[in-house]
Amino acid sequence: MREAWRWFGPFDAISLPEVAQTGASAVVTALHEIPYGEVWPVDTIRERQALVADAAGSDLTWEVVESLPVHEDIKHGTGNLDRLFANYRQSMANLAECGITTICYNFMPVVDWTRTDLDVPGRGGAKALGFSEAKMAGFEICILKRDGAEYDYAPEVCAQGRAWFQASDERERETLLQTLMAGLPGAYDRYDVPGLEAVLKKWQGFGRDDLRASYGRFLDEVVPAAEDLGIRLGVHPDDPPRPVFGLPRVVSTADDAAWILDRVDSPANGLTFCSGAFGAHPGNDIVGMAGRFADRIQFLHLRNVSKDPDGSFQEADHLDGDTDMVELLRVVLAEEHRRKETGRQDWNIPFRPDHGRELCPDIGRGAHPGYPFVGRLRGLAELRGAIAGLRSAGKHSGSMR
Ligand code: DNO
Repeated sequence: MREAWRWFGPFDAISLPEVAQTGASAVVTALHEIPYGEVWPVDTIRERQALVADAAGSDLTWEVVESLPVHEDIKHGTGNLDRLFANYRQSMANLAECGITTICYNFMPVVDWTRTDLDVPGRGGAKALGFSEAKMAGFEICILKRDGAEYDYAPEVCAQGRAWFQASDERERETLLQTLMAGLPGAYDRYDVPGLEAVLKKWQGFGRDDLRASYGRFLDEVVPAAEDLGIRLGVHPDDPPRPVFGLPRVVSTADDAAWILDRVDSPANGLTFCSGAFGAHPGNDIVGMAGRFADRIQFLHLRNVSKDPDGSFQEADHLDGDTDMVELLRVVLAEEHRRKETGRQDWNIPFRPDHGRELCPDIGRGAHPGYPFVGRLRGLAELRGAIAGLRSAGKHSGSMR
């Protein structure tokens, strides 16, 4: 398993020498400044590669793209799609020319990952990300006033949402909006409430089958080219794995993953296996899913969540929470072993410690929400220890090398 670290580029509050000090050897990044749908030029990719490689005394390399974004028109199935597909293929070709062959993307319409809280307090004042069904219901019903929102929540959750709204002041409501928008990547403008209403209007009546149709078309258009280029595409699951703002989502469950992988049966069409995003769905057995889809895992995000019965969840420490992380690592190591035995070049699967709590030295540093330095370093160190232990145990039993 290859240790990777997400770095958001020159404007990341965390510097490349710090990334090097974590011990990770691979960098996960993107050209966040390039607008969605435009081609990533070879020169710009090379410049970013050089920046990563030249980081003080390190041997870091840019290994994984996260993300090569899919334009909203592709998800919606309208607009100049031929141009957008051609541009996506060209960006993949340019990345392959520069030797970068693992690409993560998502297929969530309008919003990327969504949380209601960025500072759920933990031990000693550590802060974690969280998702409260009640707050989400309060936002949708009382602030956004989305038609039919109350039918998407259990009656008691609607009541809790309304109670939250009644008790909140302007500042808290504004903080909730900012928090819900915090997951939108760099190149995107944040929406205010009227802006969100306007964009949602465009998607009205657009259902799960429509989104699947758009997704199928995207896969048909880009996977054959990816396969020719030696590119491995890995879709990131929906986060949270359920519809948000009435928008459909189609990468949430094991059935969804099976549909995607069968739709275009190619080694180029795979998963970014995010244990935290898939793990927030009560019906997903993460260790079982990792085993079932092992040969199509291109890249892993490792983190954990603790779920509540109403669908809310909080981000937990990496080895804590609802997923048995050590078992998950065991499955991944076994898959690596199998790949090596069968001569697959991509046996060394990159993973990154995903998210982390904000710990004391992180507070006030201005890192991206969910991406503090020390909190993630703690996660990486724990995962590294667990992997080393499993490897050593496997060596003795002969099941892994
Ligand atoms: C959140 C991330 C996601 C991910 C994209 C991939 O922390 O895991 O924003 O980068 O969904 O396209």
